[in-house]
Amino acid sequence: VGNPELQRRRRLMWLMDQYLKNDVLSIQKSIVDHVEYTIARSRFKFDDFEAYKATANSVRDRLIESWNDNQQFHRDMDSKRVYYLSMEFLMGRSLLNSIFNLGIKEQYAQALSELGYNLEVVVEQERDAALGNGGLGRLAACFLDSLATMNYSAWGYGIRYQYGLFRQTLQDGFQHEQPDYWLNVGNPWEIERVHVTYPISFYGKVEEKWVEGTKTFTWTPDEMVEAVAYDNPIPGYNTGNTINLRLWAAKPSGEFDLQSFNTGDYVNAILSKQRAETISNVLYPDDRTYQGKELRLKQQYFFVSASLQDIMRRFKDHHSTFDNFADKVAVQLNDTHPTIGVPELMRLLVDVEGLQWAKAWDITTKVFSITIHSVVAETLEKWSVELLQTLLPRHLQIIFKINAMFLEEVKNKIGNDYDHLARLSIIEEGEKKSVKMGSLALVASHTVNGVSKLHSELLKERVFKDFYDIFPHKFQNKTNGVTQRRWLAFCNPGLRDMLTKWLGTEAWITNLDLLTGLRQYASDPILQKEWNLVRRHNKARLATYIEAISGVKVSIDAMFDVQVKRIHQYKRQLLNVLSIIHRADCIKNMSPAEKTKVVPRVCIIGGKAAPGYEIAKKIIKLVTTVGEKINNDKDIGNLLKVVFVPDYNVSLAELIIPASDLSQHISTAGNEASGTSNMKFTMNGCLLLATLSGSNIEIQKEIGDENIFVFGAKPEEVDRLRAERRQFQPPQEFHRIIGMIRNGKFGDTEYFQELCQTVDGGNDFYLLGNDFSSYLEAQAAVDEAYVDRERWTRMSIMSTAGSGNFSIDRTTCEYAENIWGIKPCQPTS
Ligand code: Z15
Repeated sequence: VGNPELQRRRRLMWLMDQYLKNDVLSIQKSIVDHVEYTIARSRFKFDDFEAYKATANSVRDRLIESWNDNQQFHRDMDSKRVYYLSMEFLMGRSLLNSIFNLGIKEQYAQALSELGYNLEVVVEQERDAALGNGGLGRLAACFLDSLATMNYSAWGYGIRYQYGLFRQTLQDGFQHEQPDYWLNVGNPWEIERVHVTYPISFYGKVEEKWVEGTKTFTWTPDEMVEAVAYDNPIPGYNTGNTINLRLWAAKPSGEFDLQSFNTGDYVNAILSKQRAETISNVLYPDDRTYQGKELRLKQQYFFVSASLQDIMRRFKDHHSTFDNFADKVAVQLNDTHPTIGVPELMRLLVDVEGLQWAKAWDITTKVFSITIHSVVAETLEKWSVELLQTLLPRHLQIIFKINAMFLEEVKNKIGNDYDHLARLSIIEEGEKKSVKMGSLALVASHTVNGVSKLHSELLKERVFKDFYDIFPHKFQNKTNGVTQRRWLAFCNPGLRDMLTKWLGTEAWITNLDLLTGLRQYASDPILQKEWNLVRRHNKARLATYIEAISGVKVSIDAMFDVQVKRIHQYKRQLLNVLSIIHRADCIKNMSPAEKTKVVPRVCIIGGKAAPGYEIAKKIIKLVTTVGEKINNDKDIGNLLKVVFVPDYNVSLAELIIPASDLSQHISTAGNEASGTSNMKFTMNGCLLLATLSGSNIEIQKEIGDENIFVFGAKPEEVDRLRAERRQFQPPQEFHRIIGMIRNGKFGDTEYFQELCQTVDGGNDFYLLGNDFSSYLEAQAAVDEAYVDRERWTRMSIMSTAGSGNFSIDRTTCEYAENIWGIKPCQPTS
C-alpha cells in the first residue's frame, strides 16, 4: 500500500493476465484485432493474404513476449553468449515454424478455420526470406533453430538485404532473374530498433600521434553511414527460449557531412547521403567466385563493425574492463566473409578503448573461431591491398602488424625458409598484393573447423596444410546437420505422426537418435503399408504442383528421381542429364515386351545458376530442352518424364523433399564440402544416389552400405584421374550422347558446344567421362531395387531410422562444448 512502484507493477501484471492467452478464443480475438487495427481492413472482409498478415502479427506479439523474457534472463545471468556472424541467413517462411515451435499450431488452425480460413492456405501466403544462396546460408538458419531449442544463449548477426536471392523464371527454357524485393509486402517478423544504431566509417586517412610515450592512430574517415538494427525473434521448440537474429540496414548518417549542407546544393547533398542505403541493398547471388567488388567488402565491414560495436556496448553495460570479454563472448565466423572483424575488433580495443596491443590480441584470439565451407584454397577470399588501403586504411595497417608479428613468431619455429614463410604470410606478394582472408582468420582464431569428416581432413592435408603444421591444435571437425523440426516434423506431417505413433513418443523432435527405434519394424508389413501411404500422399501433392507449373502430368507410381541444388559444374547436373538422355535412347530402342520391364521415372531437376555463370545457365537450358523432347515422345510415354522446377527455394524444398524416392548427390568425389540436403532427404525416407563426397560418406556409414547407392571415383583417386584425364577413354555411350547434343538433337547446336567442350577428355575436370559407367551401373541397381517394393520400403525406413546423427542439435552441442564453451541455460519458471 502506498508504494507507487509496486502498484504500477501489480497493475502491469494484472493487465498481462488479460491478454495473449493461447486458447482458441484469445487467438481468434488477436487475429481479428490485427485485421482491424494493424492492417486496417474490415473484420468482415479480408482475403487470405490479409489473414496471413493478421495471423503473423498475432504470433509476433507472442514471440516478443518470450523474446523480452529471454533477453532479460540472460542479462541477469550474464551468461556467455555465442554470436554467429554470417553474410547469409536463408530462413524461408516463419509462420508455421513459429506456431509449431511455440506449441500453438492446433489452436491457430482451429481459430482460423472457425473464421472461415484454412491454415495451410494462409501459410502459403508468406514470402520466403531468401537472405542466402544455398547450403551455407541455410546452415546458419538451422543453427539458430537449434540454439534456441536447446536453450543456449546465442544471437545471429547479418545483413537485412532489401533484395534477397533473385527469383528464377524460365523463358523459352532459359533462366531469367527477377529481383526479390521481398520487403515491399511488409515483414511482420522483424522489430525495427530505431535507437539501436552505430556509425560505420569508410575511406579517409590515418594520422599517427605520440601521446604520453605511445603511438596512437586516428582514422579520419571520408564517408560515414549508420547501421540500424532489425531484430528477428527465433523461437525454440517447446521451450520459452526465443533468441535473436539481429540484421543491420544501412541508413544515411544523421550528423556526418553537415558541412555539405552549407554549399547551397541542398537537394544533391540529400541525394548523395541517400546512397548509403545501397550497402545493404542486395545479396550477392554468387557466393563462390570471389569477384573483388568494393561493395561486397563494404557489406562485410558494415555488418561486422556494427555487430562488434553492439557486442562491446552490451558487454560494457556489465563490466568496467575488457579483462573477461572472452569469458562472455564467442564469435563464430561463417566462412571467411566476416574476417574483417579481426582487425576491426583490434581497432576497437586498441584505438577506441585504449588497450595495449598484446592485451587486445590476446582477447581477439580467444574470441574468434571460424568455419570453412570450401574445398579448394582458390575460392577463399583475397582482398587487394590497394582496395583495403583506400576503403579501410587503418585496418590494413593492423593486418600488416598482425602479419609481421605472426611471421616473426613462426620464424622461430621454421627458420628463414622464404618460400615457406611466403605460403604462411597473410599477405600475398606479387604484382598485385592482396590479403588472404582465410589465413588472417586462421591466425586470429582459436579454432578452425571443416563441415564433414572428409572435408576437415582435406583442410589439414591441403587447403591449410602449412597452418596445420604449426597450429595442429586449432583444427577440428564439425559435421553439419539440419533441423528436424522444419525438415521433418512440419514439412512432412504424415511421416511425423507415423513416427510418433510407432516410436510411442514425440521426443525424437528434440532427440533424433530415437529414430533408431524404427529399425526393428523395417520389415513389418503394417509399417511398410502405412509408410508407403504417406509417401504416396506426399508424391500426389508434388504431382499436382508439377502439373500446375509445367503442364506435365506425372504418375505417382513412377519413381521420383530428384536433384535440387544450386547449379554448379562440380555438382554435375550435366552427368544426370547425360544419363537421362541415355535412358530415353534405350527406351526408344526397346521392343514392346522389353518396355513393360522399364521402371517409370520422373526426373526432377531444380536450382539456380549464378547470373554470370554461363555454363551453369547452359545446363539449365539443356535440361529444359531435353525435357521438352522426351515429355512429348510417344515412344517413351509415361516411362520417362523430365521436369525442371523453376525457382527452387526453401519452401519448394519443403514440398519436394518429402515426395522424393531417390535423390542425387553426385559431385566429383571430395568436391562437396559436406552437403546438407542429403541429410534432409535421408530423414524423409528418400534413398540416395551418391558419390564419396562430404557427408554422403558419413550417411552411408550410419544407414549401412546396403541402403544407399554409391558410385564413382574414390576421393583419393581424383588427383591422379585428373592428371591422367587426357589419356582416359570414356565408354562408347558417353561419346554417343555428347554427339547427339553436339549434332543438334536438342536444337541449338551452337549454344551447347561450349557445354560439351567441358567434358572433352583434356577438359573434363570434374571427371564425368570417368564416372559415367559406374553411374549407369548404380542407376541400374536403383531400378532393380525399386521393383522389389518390400526391399525398397525397408531401405527407405532404414534411411530415416539411421539419420539421427544428422540432426543439427548434435552439431550444435559439439560446437558449444568444443569451440564456444557455452552451456544450455533456461529460466526455471
Ligand atoms: C556454400 O553454400 C557452401 C560452401 C561455400 O564455400 C560457399 Cl561460399 C557457399 C556450402 C558447401 O558447398 C556445402 O557442401 C555445405 O554443406 C554448406 O556450405 C554448409 O556447410
